[in-house]
Amino acid sequence: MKSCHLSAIASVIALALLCGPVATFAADPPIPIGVAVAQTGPVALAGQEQVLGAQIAEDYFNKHGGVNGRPIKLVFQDAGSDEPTAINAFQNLINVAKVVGILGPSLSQQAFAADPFAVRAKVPVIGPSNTAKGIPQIGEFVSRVSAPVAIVAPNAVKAAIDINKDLKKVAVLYAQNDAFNKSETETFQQAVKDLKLDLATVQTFQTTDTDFTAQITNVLNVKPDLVIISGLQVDGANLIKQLRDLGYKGLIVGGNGVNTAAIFPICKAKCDGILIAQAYSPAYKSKINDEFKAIYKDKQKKDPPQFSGQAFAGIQVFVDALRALDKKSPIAKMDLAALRVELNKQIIAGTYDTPLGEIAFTSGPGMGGEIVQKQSYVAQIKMEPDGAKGTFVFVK
Ligand code: 1QQ
Repeated sequence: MKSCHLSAIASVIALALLCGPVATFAADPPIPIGVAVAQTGPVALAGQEQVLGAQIAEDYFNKHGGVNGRPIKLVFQDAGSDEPTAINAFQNLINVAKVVGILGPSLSQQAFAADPFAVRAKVPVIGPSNTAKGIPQIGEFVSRVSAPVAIVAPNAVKAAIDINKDLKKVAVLYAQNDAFNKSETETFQQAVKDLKLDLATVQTFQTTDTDFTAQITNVLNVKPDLVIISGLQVDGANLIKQLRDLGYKGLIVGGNGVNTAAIFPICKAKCDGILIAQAYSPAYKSKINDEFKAIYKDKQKKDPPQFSGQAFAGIQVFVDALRALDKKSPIAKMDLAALRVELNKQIIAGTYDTPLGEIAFTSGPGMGGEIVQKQSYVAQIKMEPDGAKGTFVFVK
């Protein structure tokens, strides 16, 4: 625009014409919302998908008028892949960045350690991917947009039976040093019993393990028709690779820990066929999901994954709740402490038309904050034979 000599008003009009509709914001500063997910460490394989989902939401909702004319601003603080880093990120967002609420952390294991700091400070936390049992029960200020494993995981076992009707013998492996994996394996093991399958062996490992030969030897000894694995991204993908390397040919159900295309470079062609339950489907028909999917696809040249969809939904819940609250009592007039408390009440009270479907939260003393979501799905990983590329194909 260097060559243009326009008056101030004409420049605004010209900009609007050039850039399409631009939201005009009042002079109020942007509303800071914290995002504390894994940007470093092994869990960043999932965390990077969350960052992207949250950024798309920030941009999307600001283009749609922000919070009744006032923009939001995401404040990212790396929660790493362990508890101390997540606690630091939370404390920084609460006390220094003075956010109105926090989306995070990535792992349930981190949530059990970091969320109590937010509860004590009366700051609303929305878990974007915490699926273990007991997350909303951490405290009054904790809710989640991630459906618990207890609800979604059994669907993957049912999908395995649909593929192999003669399926009988099941081997289960899980990472015993992680809260989410311990919770998920309980659900899987219960599902195996409920579906009258034979739980032939249960093997344990650590999320830091790299060699699974001993456990796989025990698994192969029982000649299973199905192997169910609860691990995180790197250990889970290495375990799957080694399981195939050592000759296992049957079905594999993976848990939420391996629910990302970021595992493809680890297990390559051997990721093929893994069944994973999903709390998000790109095929879900709604205006907001179509829009979210189009923006994501434009950036990434593929459909959005579950962790991105959930992160988008988490930011949306904050925005929708802030809008509703502001209409009832202008948030510009509230001090931060009151705003955080009122925002939490509004989060729990609302229903939200998100890319995940229409979601709401349970309420009541000691039992609030659990997501209520109708939709759940199962996807199967399909790898190209050379293992370079793959996709999640929805089967349920
Ligand atoms: C949890 C999970 C992880 C797999 C999220 C990255 O579901 O820790 O609850």
